[in-house]
Amino acid sequence: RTPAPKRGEILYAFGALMAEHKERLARAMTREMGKVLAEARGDVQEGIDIAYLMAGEGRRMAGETVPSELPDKWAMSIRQPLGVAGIITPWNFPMAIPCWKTMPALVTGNTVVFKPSSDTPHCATLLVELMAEAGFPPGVVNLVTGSGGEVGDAIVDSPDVSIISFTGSSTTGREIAQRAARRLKRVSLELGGKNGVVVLGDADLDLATDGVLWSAFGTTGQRCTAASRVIVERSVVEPLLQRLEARTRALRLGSGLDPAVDVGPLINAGAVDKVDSYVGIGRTEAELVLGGRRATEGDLAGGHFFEPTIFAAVGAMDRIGQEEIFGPVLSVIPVDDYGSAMLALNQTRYGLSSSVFTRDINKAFRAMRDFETGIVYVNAGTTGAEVHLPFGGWKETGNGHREAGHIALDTYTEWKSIYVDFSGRLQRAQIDNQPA
Ligand code: UN1
Repeated sequence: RTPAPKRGEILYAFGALMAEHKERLARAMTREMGKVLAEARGDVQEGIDIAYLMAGEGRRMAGETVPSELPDKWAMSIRQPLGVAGIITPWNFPMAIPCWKTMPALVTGNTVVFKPSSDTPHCATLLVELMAEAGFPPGVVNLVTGSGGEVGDAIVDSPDVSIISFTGSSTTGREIAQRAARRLKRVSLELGGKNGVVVLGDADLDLATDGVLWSAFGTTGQRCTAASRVIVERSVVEPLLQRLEARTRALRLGSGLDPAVDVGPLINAGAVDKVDSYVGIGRTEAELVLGGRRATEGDLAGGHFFEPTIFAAVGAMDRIGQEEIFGPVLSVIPVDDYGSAMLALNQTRYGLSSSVFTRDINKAFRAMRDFETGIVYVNAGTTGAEVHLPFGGWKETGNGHREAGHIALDTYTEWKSIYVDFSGRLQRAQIDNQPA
């Protein structure tokens, strides 16, 4: 019953607390999951941004007021909360993603049961402490740490939880959707990707190199939006590869707390094994240009470090061109022209993010129309989504829901249509106002 604008004020207070503690939160994040400090600050900032955006929704959250087809009758629709939202989040954006989910859930009047990844319980704890300090009443935000099998399944199976929002692997997402279907629960899924950058022959190659490097090796390739494919018109494959190779060699691998480091560790030993096994597959399918090894020298020995890796002459349907690796491995796929670039880009089961580098305005607009992804960038890499636009993917990246933007409210609310008859008599829609 708390008025939505009042709920919004608590979100605002939470955003302000995050801003006040930004540096402490960012350092804790880098220590817990490894992303470099500049990116950890960005992760915290994205949480602040969504808190402020959703705080404002407390005063909007608009429904519709429309005319009735009958005289002396009023018609309108309003949003109402679903009840308890079950929120299951990954380790790669351990603050931003929980905020993407909890902020719209809370401003619309739901309570939340939040299960963070088993790899990042500390980040989740810090967030929830600030939520308590911001003034969410006791019982509104509930943190439960533990494994998917123990805690996640219990949340998904609970008859008291009305909506599940999950970001993570396609395998887990599919299992959650199946379990939740038994109770006809709403499920919002944000799953795998195989995002591609298209570099056309007329592109600014230095700019394209910047965009590809940042998208492929930023966050050690562990973003849902990371680019793992670069689809290049044959005429510029060589000059682009030369630039990519030189710049990648200069990237420094190491602790995310060291400001000179560009690429931090992978999340855990399992991730290193997975990347390593895909590199093995890549060696049989394509040409290894550089990288391809676990880093074992000096301080890096014993950590989960893997060299930024580039494969050339990859076929669009090769396994390394198709399967999500979630690490610092980039596949360069040569193509003949815009048409074959577009086909290669779309030849995947996923559809989160894509980008095109070109100076040809007509080709840029064709790409904006043709690319089958929820996010398309022109002359920028595949990462960097802002919180006030819908975020989510086509095809097997998701199940049609979107996060962020005002559309995120749809995930956490039910619609109620209300008719008020002030004629004082029975009026039958579709009948009394039509010829017999
Ligand atoms: C993710 O990897 O799940 O667009 C989120 C980006 C970030 C969010 C990524 N703003 O890369």
